[in-house]
Amino acid sequence: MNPSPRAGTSTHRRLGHNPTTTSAAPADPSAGRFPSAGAAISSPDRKVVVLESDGSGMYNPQSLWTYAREQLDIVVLIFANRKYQILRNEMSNVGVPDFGPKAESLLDIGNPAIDWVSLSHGMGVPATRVETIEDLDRDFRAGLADSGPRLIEVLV
Ligand SMILES: Cc1ncc(C[n+]2csc(CCOP(=O)(O)OP(=O)(O)O)c2C)c(N)n1
Ligand SMILES: [Mg+2]
Repeated sequence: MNPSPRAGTSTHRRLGHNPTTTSAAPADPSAGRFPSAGAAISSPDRKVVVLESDGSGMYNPQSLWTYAREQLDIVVLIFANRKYQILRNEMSNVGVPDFGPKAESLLDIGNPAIDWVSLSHGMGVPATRVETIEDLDRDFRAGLADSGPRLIEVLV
């Protein structure tokens, strides 16, 4: 994924929208949500869509409060696998396919599971959790149709 804000993707264009899309690459966990606030402020006539992973998202939870305070037109999708999966992959890449319980627990962020819906509500941003493609489709379309901030926790 590209850490810099990007203009709308073909998926969004198929939906008939012209949003600004940002994503937070694991190489830079702060790259997604703060630039998104700037994008939304500078382009108030455009929807901003943020694609973010859960570990990365924990570097900047307070940005949700800014979204609510400024009523920014942003939909955040948090892809929650409850792991630092890229770091697990890197262990394999350096020749350590099996690792012990201590290393395993360092790469696990599911204990306790982060409740993104509660966290988002606590910051003033409406939120839902989805576990199926159908529910994701429904809530994402609703987020695009509404204005203002919204978060969707996508369990993967
Ligand atoms: C500021 C900073 N701190 C720590 C790291 C190390 N780091 C790289 S990837 C990663 C976690 C990625 O996990 P997640 O965002 O959940 O993505 P996943 O691989 O699970 O999709 C971390 C902590 C980093 N790149 N930058
Ligand atoms: Mg993760």
